[in-house]
Amino acid sequence: MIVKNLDDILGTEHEVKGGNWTSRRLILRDADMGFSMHDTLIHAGTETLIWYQNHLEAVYCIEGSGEIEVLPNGPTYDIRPGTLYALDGHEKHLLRADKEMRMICVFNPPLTGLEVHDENGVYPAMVEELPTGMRRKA
Ligand code: 9YT
Repeated sequence: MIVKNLDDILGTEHEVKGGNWTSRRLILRDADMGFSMHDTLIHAGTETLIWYQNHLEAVYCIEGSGEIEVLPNGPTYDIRPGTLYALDGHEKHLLRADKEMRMICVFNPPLTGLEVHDENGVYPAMVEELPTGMRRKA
């Protein structure tokens, strides 16, 4: 089994700074769990364009506040502690933080660990195939 603490991640290569966000990557692809799990800070006053064409992501807010606007035509949802959103349709979106948001993020397929968004808010396809039984919706 795997046991670690956020303190083990801070200051290492698995604390990834993406400009508007800082992602502390707790479980990655090399753990062979089928998902990755991150404790991510979305910095106050930022707006980030994100479009995970190659990944499914669920995000659970535990601190802070902000909103997510689904593109191109909405809707927009408030985010506060206890809010979950799951991008089960690879939705392109804008993520805004009023107060720094702390988010627990789960990715399928898992991230390898070093990804940052490209200029389109997209992670590269690090894994070519979706896991058995999964179909892409979008
Ligand atoms: C919520 C979100 O998608 N933030 C961007 C960073 C990403 N979750 C990550 O790499 O942890």
